[in-house]
Amino acid sequence: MTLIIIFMCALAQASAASGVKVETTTAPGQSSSNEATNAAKDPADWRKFEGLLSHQVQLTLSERFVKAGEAYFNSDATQIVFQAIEYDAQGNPESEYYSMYVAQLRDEGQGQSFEPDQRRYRLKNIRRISPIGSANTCGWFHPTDPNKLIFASTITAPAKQETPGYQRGSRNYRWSFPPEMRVVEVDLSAQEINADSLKTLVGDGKAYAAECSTSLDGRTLLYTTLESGDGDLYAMDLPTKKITRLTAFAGYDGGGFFSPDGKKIIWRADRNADNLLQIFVADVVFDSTGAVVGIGEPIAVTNDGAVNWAPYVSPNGKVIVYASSRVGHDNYELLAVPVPADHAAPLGQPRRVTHAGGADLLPAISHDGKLLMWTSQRGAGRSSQLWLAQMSQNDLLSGELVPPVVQPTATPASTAPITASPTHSTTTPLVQPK
Ligand SMILES: [Ca+2]
Repeated sequence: MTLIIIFMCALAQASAASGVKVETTTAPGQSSSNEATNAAKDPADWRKFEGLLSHQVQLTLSERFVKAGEAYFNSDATQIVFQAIEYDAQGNPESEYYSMYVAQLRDEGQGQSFEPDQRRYRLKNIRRISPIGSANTCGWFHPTDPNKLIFASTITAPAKQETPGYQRGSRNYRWSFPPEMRVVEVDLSAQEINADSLKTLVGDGKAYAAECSTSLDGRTLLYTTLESGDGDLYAMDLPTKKITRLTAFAGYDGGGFFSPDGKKIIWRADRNADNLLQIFVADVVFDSTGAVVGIGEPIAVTNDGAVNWAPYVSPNGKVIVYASSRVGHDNYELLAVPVPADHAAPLGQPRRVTHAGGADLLPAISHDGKLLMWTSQRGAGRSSQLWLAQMSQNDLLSGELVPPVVQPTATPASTAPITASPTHSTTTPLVQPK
């Protein structure tokens, strides 16, 4: 049984833009039609080429999870939140939609030396926090309250009605933006978590609201909703519950994060062409009380013919790690670029971070800057699972403008060289947000 995987947050857009299947996976014991193809595209040893990473380890195992992805760290990287579909006792997918999970991230290697291929980190006490049958995505730990977590959930099974006036997809993909999807908050200290435990922050069941994160001080909730019919970023000042629309550009603006100092947001948008996602950064505008009331003119961080999405800012605020189709639509890789200082700054040279066949997507960085966590198909069975690596022994996050990492000549998938884009400017006029 081959399942088409759709990450509601952002993956669907990338797959649709490519026009080809990005993700497939198989149930245990069954062969994948893509397996041989993907294997052939792997470098002989991807560890050798991933000089910016070390100690790569698979966190979620394909014996337990059909697929897992889009994980984020808590403040001290002792826990993660992620979305996944588990196998039931009969070996069938427990649900057709992602459930939301939290787990402890255990470092079993402190004080010991570890070989690069030895397993140092493990997940313990994996706990599902969403009702079975609901659709869930975009988990995010509250930055200052260790018991508080937000994610997007339909809470009950979505009715599968199409969103009026908003459908996208390709011949291989259509993805849904269930109107029941809303941003909810949950108390992790509760013994039992059920539908009644999920407190709605944003969303009324009429328009998809998801892709949620907060500023590092916990004051502002950043999210995307289809309330406008077009997909736009909004900010909620949590103390006052006041909502401000941040973007009013044509195209889908989503997947937003604050920079660590709270003064910028980064996100991806397909304003250049339908589904041709690019990454943008903009200064945040505050009122006298410190509430977010808008953003300045966006700066394009990427501007090329590739699909660039899932941006995540490093804790020092200097680098954006993101997923890109530059190497190939059947081999998304993580790249890194410096955050541009202003509109006049030269566009940064992307550095290639991952070198494994299949999709490498949805990066997140621990707050101490030492760990990278992402979704990858490099493991046994080729299903999408969570991976973790250390980044402490390199200058990936220095933010220096450096030449791109040389492509490994032994990688057949690396057919497209990574070159810098010439300019920050976008090809369409910028519209000031409302
Ligand atoms: Ca890859």
